[in-house]
Amino acid sequence: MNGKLITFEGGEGAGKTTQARELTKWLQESVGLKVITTREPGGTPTGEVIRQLLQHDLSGEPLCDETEALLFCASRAQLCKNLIGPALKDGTWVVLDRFTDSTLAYQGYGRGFNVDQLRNINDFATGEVKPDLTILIEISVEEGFSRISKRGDGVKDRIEQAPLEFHTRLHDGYLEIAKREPERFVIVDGSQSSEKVQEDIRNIIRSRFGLEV
Ligand code: Z5A
Repeated sequence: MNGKLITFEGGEGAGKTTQARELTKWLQESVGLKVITTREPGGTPTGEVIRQLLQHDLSGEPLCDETEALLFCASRAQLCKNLIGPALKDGTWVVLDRFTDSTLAYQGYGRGFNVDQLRNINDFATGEVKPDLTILIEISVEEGFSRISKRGDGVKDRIEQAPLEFHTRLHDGYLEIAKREPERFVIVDGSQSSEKVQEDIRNIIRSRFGLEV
């Protein structure tokens, strides 16, 4: 695979979407790369339907935790097979808002499923698609929630409504996941201004991929 896959991870309100968007713009406009950006769950027509199921109990029936975990992975399989894999083969870089580590953090550390079992399900879903770099944007749970509460719609989705302890477990879980793979992960301080976070991320990308821009 010739393109690079850069994934963003972190808890609610960490700034992943903001940073993924800015990074994509910079890679396209200043570095001159072919880049696509997408998100999980979602990113394909099937994935976007799964997203609706996951976020708003679309069927009217509450999802059990096992179904939740498998639906995230189903959306991921569709995205890897139909979009990310072909893009990487074509030399396109992919900037992805959440990936496999979200399942480990939310369904593993958050919901309490066995993390190694989830790693196996992730592997089944992703095939040969693996991130070249994962940027974990770290902010406290309190700061993340304060940002989300200022969001225009004020509506919390199904997972945002989970209790504070759930979010604390997954926050700490992310740090453990990152510690296990220090060569893939970089942790960025998300409590800084958006501009400073983006500057840190660009410096990481420059040094990791030898970019001279
Ligand atoms: N999930 C899962 O459980 N398992 C899985 O395998 C996967 C996902 C893949 C997806 O929701 C949900 O699915 C998510 C995890 C779960 N849980 N929930 N709920 P989503 O895609 O809708 O939302 P999210 O990924 O959690 O994103 P977010 O909470 O909306 O936040 P964000 O993308 O990290 O941040 P943002 O949108 O860039 O910024 C949030 C707000 O903060 C916004 O008003 C910004 O203007 C502001 N912001 C951003 N950066 C800053 C800084 N630096 N300073 C101050 N304010 C800032």
